[in-house]
Amino acid sequence: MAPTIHAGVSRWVDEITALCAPSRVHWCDGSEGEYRSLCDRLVAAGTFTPLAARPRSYVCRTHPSDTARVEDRTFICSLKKEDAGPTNHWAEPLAMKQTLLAKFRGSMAGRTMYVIPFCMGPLGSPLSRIGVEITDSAYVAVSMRAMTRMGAGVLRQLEKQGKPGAESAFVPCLHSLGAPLAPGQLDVPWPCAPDPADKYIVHFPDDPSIWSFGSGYGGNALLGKKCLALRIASTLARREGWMAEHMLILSLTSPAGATRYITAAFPSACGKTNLAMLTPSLPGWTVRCVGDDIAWMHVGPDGMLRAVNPEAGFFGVAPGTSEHSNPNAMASIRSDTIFTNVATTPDGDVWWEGMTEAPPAGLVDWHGKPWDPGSGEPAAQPNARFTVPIAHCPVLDPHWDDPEGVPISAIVFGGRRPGTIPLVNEALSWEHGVFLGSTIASETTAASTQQTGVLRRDPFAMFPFCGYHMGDYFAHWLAMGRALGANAPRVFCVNWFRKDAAGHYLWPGYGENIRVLKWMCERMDGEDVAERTDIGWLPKAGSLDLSGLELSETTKNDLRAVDKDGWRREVHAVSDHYAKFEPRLPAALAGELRALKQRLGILSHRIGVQP
Ligand code: SAT
Ligand code: MN
Repeated sequence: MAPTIHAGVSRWVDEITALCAPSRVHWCDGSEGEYRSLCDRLVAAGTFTPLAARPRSYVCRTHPSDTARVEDRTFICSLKKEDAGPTNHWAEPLAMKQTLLAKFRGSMAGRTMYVIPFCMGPLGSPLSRIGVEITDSAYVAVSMRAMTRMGAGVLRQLEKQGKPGAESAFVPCLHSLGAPLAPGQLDVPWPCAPDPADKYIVHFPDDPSIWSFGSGYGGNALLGKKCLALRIASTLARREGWMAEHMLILSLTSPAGATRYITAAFPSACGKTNLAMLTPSLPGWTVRCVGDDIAWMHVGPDGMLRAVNPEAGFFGVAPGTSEHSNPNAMASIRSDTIFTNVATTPDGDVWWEGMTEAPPAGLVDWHGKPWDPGSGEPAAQPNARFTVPIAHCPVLDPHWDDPEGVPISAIVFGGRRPGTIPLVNEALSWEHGVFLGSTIASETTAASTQQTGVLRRDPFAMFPFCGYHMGDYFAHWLAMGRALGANAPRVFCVNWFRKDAAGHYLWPGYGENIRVLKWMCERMDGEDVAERTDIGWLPKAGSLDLSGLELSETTKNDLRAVDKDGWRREVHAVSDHYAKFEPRLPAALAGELRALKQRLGILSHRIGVQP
């Protein structure tokens, strides 16, 4: 019998049980004992291998077809095609549901169906949303326990929230690996639907509901994360006047003891987790972490933009994470961590590229085979991940779980740009900030199954995650600025990834990024540290604290230079980018582009020609 008196949930679970025909149904209570026994079950199934070197930690290796988000197979099924916009794949909702019903029919045969009540955001906060994920993957069940507030307490909250006579709403999130077992058929360690065309990550924003089929990988299968907290939440946020963003949230405390909260949007695998828990190289400064991936932001009763982290765990990129790049992440994953697609050492530990300079001997690679260092193949999959509850972070901000959210003073945008974009730039106004956010470009990374290293426009780092027409999303950002008025956060743009002609990074990054955050604080304190340029407010010569850093004069100048030729190319690229959002591109943004061209002197030799 269903352990809930919420008729909507038990009815939906009955429907899905009849559709997917699992052998058993397990309602997750979220307890420690349940977590342990599910992990044991995953070990018995060969999915998990316990790690001798890390308490209560496991390594798991996915099917080679199932290592990242599948943007090609991700759909936004709004009622009208034009509402999905140019950045999303659209399918007609009823036709898609017919397709999916056929896929899901009998898809859980031979498997256990897990019912996972979860809450995105602090339980009981008016800013939070409750979802129920149904899945036939125990990996998903244990990962959801690490990543969200999950279990019986969420069902109780849902039962309590309903208005008298009405059921409270939850977002139904249906997931199946798409690998039914015939009677007697042996299971494999990582069941999924290996054919990419068989994977479907589908959002119905008008329900709202989520249906995901064929993949067990994080971003495709942990439906609270990208699917609910970004794609669906972005549509709710627009309707209800708040923001669901692909942003870390951190607190920054100065040597004088003043604390500010900052959010930052970077595309996947561009260092959000590193920045969110940075170890400052400058004495006296402290960074604490509220979240590393997603921010939900509302205008609070005090008129400030207030942010909550809807998640309760980290699903971080392992490669590149080290004692140098992110000691706090390394400390977070000493125990109670699920590692996916990393390499393993003979003494039962994990390893990935960048963890240490030299790889240890005797590695087993992410395929489970002895690794040949001369093979040219990485030992860890480039999108290998760690999954761990946020409570393990040694620099967790004391307000991370505050139901009111934390007040945001600054918003930072960034991406991987080898050229043109300076180390730091402050927007001239909120509208100019929206312009900067809407034009972010970044080299693609292994977080998605597509070619890596190609520059693509990724507005607000939301290209893969905005659940509606991006032109309308830009307009929503402009509207939020109007709602916030004088309380609107300051907007900055950063680029840790600028390279010199020889291809070397100009900026040391990681803990040294505190120098840029310090400059932002000085700006907010009204200090005279910036000069107005054609592209925004850049650090005045000598105003960035570079003490103790060995940078050449050329590098120092390059970091804050306005590369005029680069910017000329950039404005043309932005014009092409903006053309894609017509006729829904807000006039204010076309105006920002025109103003930038004017400042750069681009209109002058094109007299009479419309920009
Ligand atoms: O795989 S996830 O989508 O969860 C992580 C990311 O790409 O940002
Ligand atoms: Mn992300």
